[in-house]
Amino acid sequence: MPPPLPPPLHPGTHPAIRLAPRLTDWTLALCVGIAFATGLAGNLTGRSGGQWVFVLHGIAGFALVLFVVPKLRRVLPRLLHRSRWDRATAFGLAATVAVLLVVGTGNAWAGGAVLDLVGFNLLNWHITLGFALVTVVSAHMIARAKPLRRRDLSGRRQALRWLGIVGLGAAVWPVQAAGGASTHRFTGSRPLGMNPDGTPNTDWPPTSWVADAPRPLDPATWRLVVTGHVVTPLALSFDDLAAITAGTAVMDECAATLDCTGGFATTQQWRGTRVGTLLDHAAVRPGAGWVRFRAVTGYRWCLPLTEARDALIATHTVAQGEAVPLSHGHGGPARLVAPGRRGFQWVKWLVAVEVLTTPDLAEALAIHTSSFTPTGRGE
Ligand SMILES: Nc1nc2c(c(=O)[nH]1)N[C@H]1C(S)=C(S)[C@@H](COP(=O)(O)O)O[C@H]1N2
Ligand SMILES: [Mo]
Repeated sequence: MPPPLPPPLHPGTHPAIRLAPRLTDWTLALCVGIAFATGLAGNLTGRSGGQWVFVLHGIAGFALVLFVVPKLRRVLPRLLHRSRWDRATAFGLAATVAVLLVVGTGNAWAGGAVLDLVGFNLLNWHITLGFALVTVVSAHMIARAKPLRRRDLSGRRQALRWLGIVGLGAAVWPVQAAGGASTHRFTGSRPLGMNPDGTPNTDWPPTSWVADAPRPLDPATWRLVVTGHVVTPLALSFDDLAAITAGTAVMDECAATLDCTGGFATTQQWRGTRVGTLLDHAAVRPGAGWVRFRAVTGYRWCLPLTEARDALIATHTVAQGEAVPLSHGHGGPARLVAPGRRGFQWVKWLVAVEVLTTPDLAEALAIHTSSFTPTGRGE
C-alpha cells in the first residue's frame, strides 16, 4: 500500500501560482496602496519629468489583477458555498468587483474608449471607483487582515514566482501604453482645441473644478489687485495690465498645455503679462516665498515665488496670428497660465495676486467650496 499523499497546501491552487496566502493578500493591499498614491499624485503631475508616476500607476494596476488570480483560486471554494460565508465575505466580493471595474475603466480610457455615463466619462468613473476600491479594501482588511510573518516571505521559489508576477505586470504596461499613445498625453488626457492639421484653435469647452459659475466680469470696471508682501500694492485695470508688459508693444506670450484632470488637454499660445514683470512693479519684499492667485469666487491656488514669476496672467489666446480675448468661460478678463501644472491650478476670473511668506494650505478646501458662495453661484 502506498503511503497516503499529504494534503495539498492550498486546495485548488495551481503550483505555478502558489503563494503564501498572507503574502498574496498583503501584496494585493500594496498594489492598491501604490495605485491609489500614484493616482492621487498623478492629478498634480503635468510635466514630462513626472511621467514615472503614471508608469508606476499602470504597473500597480496590472500587478493587482494578476495577484487577484491566486487569491480567487484560494477563496473560490469558500465563495461558492453559501454556508461558508461570513460578515467579511461581502467586503471581499465587493473588493473583487471593484478591482475589475477600476482596472477595466482605467484600461478602457487609456485604450481610447469613449463612454459618457450620467455625465461621467471613463476617467471620471475610474477615479470615483478607485476611491470606492480603497474604501472597500480597507473595510476588508479591518475585518480580515492577519499579520505577515517571516515564514510567509520565505522560500526562493516563492520569491521567484512573486517577482515573475510583478515582472509580467511591468511587461504588459508598455504594450498598453504604446496602444494608447496616439490618443492621449502621458497624463492620460486627450487633446482638444486642435484643427485636423495639428494647428491649435481656441475652441475647447470651458470646465470648472466643481461648479464655479460667476457672472461675467466687465473688463471696463474689472481690477487686478497685487497685494501682500510687497512694497507697492497695485490695483490695475485691463489697460494698466497690458501697459505693464515689459515696455514693449506686444504682450508676453507662451505656449502651454492646459491639462484637466477630467481627461482633456489643449495646447494654446497664451498672451498676457508675465507674473514676474507684474511683481517687479509691486516690488516683492524680502522673505516672500509664495504667490497666491485668487478668483472672484474665492477659488485660489498658490505657487512658489520662483515658479510663479514664470507664470502668465493671460488675457488672450493666439491662433493663426490673431489674438482672441479670453471668453468668460475660459476665465476672462484674465486667468492664470501655470505651465506644467494641472488645469485645476490655472485659476480663472482672477481678481488678486497675493504675495505670501508661507503657502496657503486652505487652497485645497477653497477650490471645493468656492462654487457654493453667492459669487460662485453667479448671484
Ligand atoms: N476660478 C476658477 N478657476 C478654475 C476652475 C474653477 O472651477 N474656478 N476650474 C479649473 C479647472 S478644473 C480647469 S481644468 C481649468 C479649465 O479651464 P478652461 O475652462 O479654460 O478649459 O480651469 C481651472 N480654473
Ligand atoms: Mo479640471
